[in-house]
Amino acid sequence: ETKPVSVSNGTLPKDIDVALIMQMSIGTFSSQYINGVTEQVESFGGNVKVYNADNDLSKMASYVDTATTQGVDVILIDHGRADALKEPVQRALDKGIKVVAFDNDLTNEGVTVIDQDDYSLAWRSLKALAEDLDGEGNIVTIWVGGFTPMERRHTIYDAFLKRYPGITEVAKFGSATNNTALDTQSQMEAILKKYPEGEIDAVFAMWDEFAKGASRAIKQAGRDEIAVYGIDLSDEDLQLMQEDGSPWKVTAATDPAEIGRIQVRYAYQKLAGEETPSIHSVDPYLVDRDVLPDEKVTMDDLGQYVPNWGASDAAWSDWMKGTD
Ligand code: SR1
Repeated sequence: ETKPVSVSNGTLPKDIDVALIMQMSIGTFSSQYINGVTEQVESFGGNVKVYNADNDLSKMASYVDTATTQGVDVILIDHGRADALKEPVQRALDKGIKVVAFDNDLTNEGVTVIDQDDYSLAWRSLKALAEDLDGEGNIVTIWVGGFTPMERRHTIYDAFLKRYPGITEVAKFGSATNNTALDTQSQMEAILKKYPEGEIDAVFAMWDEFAKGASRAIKQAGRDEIAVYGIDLSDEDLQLMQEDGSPWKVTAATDPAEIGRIQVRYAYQKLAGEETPSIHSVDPYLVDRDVLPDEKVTMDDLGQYVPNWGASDAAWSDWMKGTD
């Protein structure tokens, strides 16, 4: 158990300490992402401690300093923004701690920042929506500002409204709360009352927690003329998409567990002294409910129905595969 890990240039101790510092941990994307991080660290023999800043950026910054003071080997950052984090992250780097971030705008030299190619995520889902509406219709958009991935998705949303002038936004709302899906459901119920049948054709939900809430409200109201186009996917989301009469038609997504695993592999490559990039965008895929079978599927089965879906070959070193 205490045997060191052999890497390309020597060995790494097995008991690597990893701090995973999250802006928030809301919903199934976050839980599947944490599973991916934990599983990959444990496969190398290390330990993970998760810090959840409950959407408080100054708390998040002080967690980075806490982990630095404790002398962890690796800090993984999930969400957050450079204006709050760049200084504590620099203090960590100056102490020799390896830092890999996901979904933020950090640019400190030495940090690898991963994202899901949010432009592509948004465009894939929106393009499917535009084609299904044949370029004309009324939509409700669910979005929240202040998060790097959301701001990027919104850049594409602005372009989409220009590209398809026949598509009109009739309402827009959204907030990140501890009960995002439930709160979205209540807000969507109010929107459905305000816009009776025939006045909404589709919902564009830029987070799966939003898509879940909107889909439940639409289904309960029996408004089967409205389709939901989402972003993200988890096992729970797949179940919802596969329910009979589900309004959730399409989603654009990566596998959140794989995002966590890639982030860990980059950190271990840094520990092993290997070269790592400053940025890495994971390619998303479009998942249309129509390609799913009648029986229930999980994220692990999806590769059978969505071409190229599955574990990525990003950030693998030979020693990680045991072939070095
Ligand atoms: C509030 S930000 C939520 C997003 O973070 C991750 O990027 C997921 O894709 C989710 O949509």
